[in-house]
Amino acid sequence: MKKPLFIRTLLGESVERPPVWLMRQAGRYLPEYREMRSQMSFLELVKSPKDAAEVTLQPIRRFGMDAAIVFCDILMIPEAMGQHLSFGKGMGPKLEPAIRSMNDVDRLVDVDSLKSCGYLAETIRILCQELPYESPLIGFAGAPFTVAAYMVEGQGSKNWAQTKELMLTQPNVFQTLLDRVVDNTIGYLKMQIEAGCQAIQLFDTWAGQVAPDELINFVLPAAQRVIEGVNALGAPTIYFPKGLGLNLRHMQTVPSNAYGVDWQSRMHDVVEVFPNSILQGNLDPSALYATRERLDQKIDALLTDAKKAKGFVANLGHGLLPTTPPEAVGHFVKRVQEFRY
Ligand code: 1CP
Repeated sequence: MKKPLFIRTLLGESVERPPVWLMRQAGRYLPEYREMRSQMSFLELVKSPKDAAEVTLQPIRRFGMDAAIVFCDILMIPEAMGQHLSFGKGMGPKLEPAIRSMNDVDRLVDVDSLKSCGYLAETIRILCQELPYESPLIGFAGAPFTVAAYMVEGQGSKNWAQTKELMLTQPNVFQTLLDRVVDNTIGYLKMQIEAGCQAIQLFDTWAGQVAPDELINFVLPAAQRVIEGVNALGAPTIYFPKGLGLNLRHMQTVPSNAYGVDWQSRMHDVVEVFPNSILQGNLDPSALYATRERLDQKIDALLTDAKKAKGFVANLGHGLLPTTPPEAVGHFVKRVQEFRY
């Protein structure tokens, strides 16, 4: 049987239209998700395979995106490595104790993914049974820098000052931490592919927070090693480094099949710099608040700009905002699915 459109696109085959999915397509903008979250915490939801599979399926049932992404979080790896993970009510994540020294790094454990994250393998197995053929399942992890930044701060941050301080004053400690995250992330993604994920996305949400020297010396080589580690496993990969601006030109040292582009660059300009790359993105998530007419202009401009790319996956340029009207999501999906090259 012919592979699904999303997979054919990532493999560089010629296709009839771009596939479409949305980062954070499962979540709070859907009333059926809020209903489930009123019954259990986020971590309970992630660790209950039947429920995690259900929230993964919710947007697919409603809108028929061309790919599903398994419901989980990038912080499950630090948890499996021994940090205590919690989400306070209405607050961001907390990881304790924060990593600040070589001793702290040494205390981290190496992960047996099937043991520590068996819930995720089970969620993936359920989804492989339930998902329509045309909506293949994406597995994911945080890229090592982004994950390490949460591990050092112990939480999210505006300026990631502790992370940068560690990187600049004790580069050896930070590099050792990155190496540990790289190795464990490769095993974790391998487990997801073996359980049935057909593609992988590596989220480098905070890659744009560091200066070009640190981007080139720490951030990109670590992501490169993860992608190299999973490239032979038969699932195409997408690397999404957010906030790179002009430094996007360096991202190709990471040998993924495709690159995610954030909403701060114009797709027209990105295609000019990377005419031979498969690109994913990059509608501004807040465009989904716009009037139908303005939204259509933005979608059409994106699809037109991306025609010149070697391959294109329509998506947002970052995660869906929790206050997005669900109808706008449906409209975006439909408009892309009606488009033809
Ligand atoms: O119900 C809730 O309030 C929980 C909110 C939530 C959700 C829905 C969190 C906590 N994580 C998730 C799921 C999630 N996280 C997915 C699921 C699948 C989907 O896309 O539909 C994915 C891919 C992630 C990845 C993730 N987690 C990233 C990278 C992508 C991005 O948006 O930049 C990051 C940075 C996180 C950390 C995280 N987890 C949760 C929150 C609120 C955060 C961000 C904290 C911060 O701002 O620092």
